[in-house]
Amino acid sequence: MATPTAGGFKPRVFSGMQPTHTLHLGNYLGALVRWVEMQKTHDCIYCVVDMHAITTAQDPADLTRSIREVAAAYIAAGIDPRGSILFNQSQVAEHAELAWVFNCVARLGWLNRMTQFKEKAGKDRENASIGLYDYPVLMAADILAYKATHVPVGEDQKQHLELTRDIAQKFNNDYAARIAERGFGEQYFPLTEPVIGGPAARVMSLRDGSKKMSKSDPSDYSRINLTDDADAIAQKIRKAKTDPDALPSEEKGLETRPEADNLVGIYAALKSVTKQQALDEIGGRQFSAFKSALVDLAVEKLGPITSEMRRLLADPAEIDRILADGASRARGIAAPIMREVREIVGFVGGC
Ligand code: AQP
Repeated sequence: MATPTAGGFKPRVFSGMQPTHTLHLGNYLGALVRWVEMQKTHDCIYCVVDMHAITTAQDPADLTRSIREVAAAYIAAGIDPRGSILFNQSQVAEHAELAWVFNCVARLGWLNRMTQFKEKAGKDRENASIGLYDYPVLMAADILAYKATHVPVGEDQKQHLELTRDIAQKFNNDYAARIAERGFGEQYFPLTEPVIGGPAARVMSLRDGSKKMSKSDPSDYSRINLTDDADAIAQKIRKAKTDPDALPSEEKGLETRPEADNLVGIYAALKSVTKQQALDEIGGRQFSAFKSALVDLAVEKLGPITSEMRRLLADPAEIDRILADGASRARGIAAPIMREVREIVGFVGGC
């Protein structure tokens, strides 16, 4: 198991995904693969963040289906719900309660800088929900309700993780005297480390190498879903945008070729090698030959996950049981932390 981090905090991993639509290859390679790996070295808590999902309009029946589907994807990809804690966010009320305390710690200016809100709200900002604006504060509460020290995510979440650290730091400073007086240590919350990296930290759209692969992209051809069958995977990769040149032999040659860079990154991540190691094998090939190799590899790696998801989804009651069990274990960690937070803040009762 991992050794204690700065400040003496027990190493603990937390991360989550929104059940907004079906998970895609970006979610898988950017985050999920790392989640599975980190189970070997850390205590891990993995959450289906359904409260984040309703920051944009969701059909309730679709949301219920997506929560189960995302939980099934976690398990099918290799999350062990007996070793790790797997649950959906709305079952643990401490997330919302801590988010309120953090709303009163975070500053408006900090949230005004969040680029994801700007991208998601688009031009119609006045019409965006307050929840969408407040999303990063709830995310800080998700993480710090467990005093998580490490959060494996894709590159797009880097700014939100910085905000989590700012909130933890300000809480620790604002309440320093009270934290010390109550014997809760020098710092109450850890300064959580993002765990980001590898050849697929930011998987791009298959249709446009300048845009992130995303669940909400209107074109299904922009992404590979974890529910896609072999034919759909093959079709999407064959239609993926490329350029006319053969693949370079050196990574530097990908710098001005976003679509080639993206496909090589996907290939490398699926093979668990670096981009340069991938190019040592495939450099010099034309796209037609490379795409065939990529289809074979993607089908080989994703096929078993898709079939296991299908098997798990045939028994929704069992998924609900796993989520309820995970929620009860998550509450066992978050409730005492929340009791201490109430005491630190000065609330009466419930401590
Ligand atoms: N394209 C990506 N490449 C690498 N990592 C990615 N992640 C998302 N897209 C990519 C990582 O997946 C985790 C879960 O993301 P999320 O479901 O919470 O929401 P998101 O980042 O907003 O994902 P999407 O697919 O882009 O959803 P929509 O379209 O609904 O906004 C995170 O760790 C994220 O970094």
